[in-house]
Amino acid sequence: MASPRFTAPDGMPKKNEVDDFYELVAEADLQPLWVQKGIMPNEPPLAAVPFAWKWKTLRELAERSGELIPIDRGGDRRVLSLSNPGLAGQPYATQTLWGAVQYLGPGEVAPAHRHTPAALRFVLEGSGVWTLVNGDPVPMAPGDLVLTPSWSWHEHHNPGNTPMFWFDALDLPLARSLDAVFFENGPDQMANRAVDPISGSELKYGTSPGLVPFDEMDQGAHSPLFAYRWKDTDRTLSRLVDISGNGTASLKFVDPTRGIDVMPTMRCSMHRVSAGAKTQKYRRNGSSVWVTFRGSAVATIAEERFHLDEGDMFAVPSWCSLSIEATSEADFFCTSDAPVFEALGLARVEFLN
Ligand code: 1HN
Repeated sequence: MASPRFTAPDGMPKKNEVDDFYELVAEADLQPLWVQKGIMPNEPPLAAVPFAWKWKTLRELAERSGELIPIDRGGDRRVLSLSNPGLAGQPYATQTLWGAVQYLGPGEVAPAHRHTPAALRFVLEGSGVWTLVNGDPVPMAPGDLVLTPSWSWHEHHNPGNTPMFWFDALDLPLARSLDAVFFENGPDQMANRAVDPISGSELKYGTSPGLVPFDEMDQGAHSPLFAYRWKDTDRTLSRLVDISGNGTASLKFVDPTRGIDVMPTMRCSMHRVSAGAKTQKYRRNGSSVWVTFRGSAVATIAEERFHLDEGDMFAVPSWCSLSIEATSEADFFCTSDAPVFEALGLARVEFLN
């Protein structure tokens, strides 16, 4: 028989009672709130750090991976992920975003698969590559944004004789933390085929600004337009810079049927900063990953300065301020988790000087 529990007589310290209580709480797999430290910090305690990856290194190592590492089933993709030094060796650029450089050599095919984490590509170098998104062949060229939304089949083909390099972003860390990841291999590679200069999604949804097919049933979770072309992005940025009068312009890529973000977990935007111009300093919660598409600049992230040249990528963790000053006219692609924060009522933005 268990021995009886004694309580301290009146007037004696009750310390043992408290110790006993903590023991019982622990045995019951419970934890008192009042002993927790840092569970409700005043501001997000950050692990990820502001960081930049140089294109020279990314390109060299991606190219070398092309010489050494085949792509086939199992590997599926030849990708070097941006691993934020604050994230303890995880292959993530920020707390919520995967960022990477992907290399597809001449004649190579990255086989079909689909996964619930949403993905996007921003093309940096090469030509002649196309990616098949849910059966729709989408040609890829530098400056283009190509979407492979959650659970869409995708495979990449390079029938040409030059390699292609692109930036990949996925909401993988977020999907992982939500226990929302599913993955499936596709049917083995389809034969190479002739590909139209634009995808079916562009024919249907990208023909004229502000005009989309009227379909009461359009209720998808993501943009039905899979490609946003550099010539359109470039023209729009030029006009917006002329209008802004301060040498900077920003645009957002949207679902043409609803005017909302292209995918529910990732906002995509493009930013132009003229030589000598500087963007307004701001910070928001949630994180972003940036790609320098053209030009050179200095980005100041949470008071740390990073010199950027063409192709350089950088991570802006939650609540870190950012401003960019261009040394030559510079264009940046950016993807962020902002739609998630907005949908959840958690978004905060602060403009600083
Ligand atoms: C993926 O499927 C691709 O399809 C790229 O190109 C990067 C990173 C993690 C998991 C899946 C692609 C990826 C990925």
